[in-house]
Amino acid sequence: LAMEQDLIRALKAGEFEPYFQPIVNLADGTLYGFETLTRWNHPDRGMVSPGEFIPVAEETGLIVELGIRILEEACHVMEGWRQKYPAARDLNIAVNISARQFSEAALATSVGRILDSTGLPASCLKLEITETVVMLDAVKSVNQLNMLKKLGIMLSIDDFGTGYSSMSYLQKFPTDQLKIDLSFVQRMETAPENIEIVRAIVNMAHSLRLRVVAEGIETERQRDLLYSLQCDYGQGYLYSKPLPKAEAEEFVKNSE
Ligand code: G
Ligand code: G
Ligand code: MN
Ligand code: NA
Repeated sequence: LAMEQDLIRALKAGEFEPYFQPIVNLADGTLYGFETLTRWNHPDRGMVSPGEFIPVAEETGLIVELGIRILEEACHVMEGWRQKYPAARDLNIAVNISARQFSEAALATSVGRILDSTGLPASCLKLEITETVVMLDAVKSVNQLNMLKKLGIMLSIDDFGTGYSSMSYLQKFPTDQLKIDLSFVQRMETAPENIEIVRAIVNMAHSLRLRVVAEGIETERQRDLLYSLQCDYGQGYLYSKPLPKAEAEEFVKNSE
């Protein structure tokens, strides 16, 4: 695979760069944290989207090393902001964990080591795992999630509503948050049955004591609807696109 060789080269050359997309409290728009979204700054191709390289990194197993590097960098950046800005002390940083990473027995050990080496408090880190991945082998997932939860980090189920969920497992998973898939958010205005789907997800989540993040918010109307449905947090172009570190830092600074 040509891209595999290129990924190996890029890892050595340090061409992967974390971008950070703000996540806000829906009630007042104040900053709650960021989601880390990786970009590949390719010398010939420019910025390559993760939609292109994450699947190849998954297939080849390179995602394990890449994932560790991203996690390390994201924790390091957030701890730097926490040291520099008093207002950043309550923020958290979310990092996506792929299927392959989630299936690694050593995942919790690696995460613990990264928290130690960067000094980031565990409570400031959130891992996002998609609904499809956690439900693939729900019995095994309970164990893996429990090991991660023991570190004191937050866990979030990403792209919620697009996979098949078992309600009994949702209750057994030691998760903190659900992230409503952007497809529901974006269809609320044109196909109102999506409002009812979002309402059902939020109510179910709250009754399981989970917080809810809505992603892909692009309009004021979507924001207002989500707030009226008691969704807790929001993320999307209405607030900001994913930003390089320096621009995300401005967001942190301005939140003071
Ligand atoms: O960033 P973008 O907006 O293009 O993201 C596209 C997809 O790639 C999303 O599904 C996102 O979860 C995934 N993605 C982005 N960054 C990472 C990463 O660092 N690790 C993993 N596993 N997936 C990522
Ligand atoms: O990890 P996840 O699959 O949820 O990744 C979020 C994806 O959604 C990323 O590809 C990110 O760039 C994208 N995204 C974030 N905000 C918006 C938005 O407001 N609209 C759309 N269409 N995509 C968004
Ligand atoms: Mn995500
Ligand atoms: Na998502």
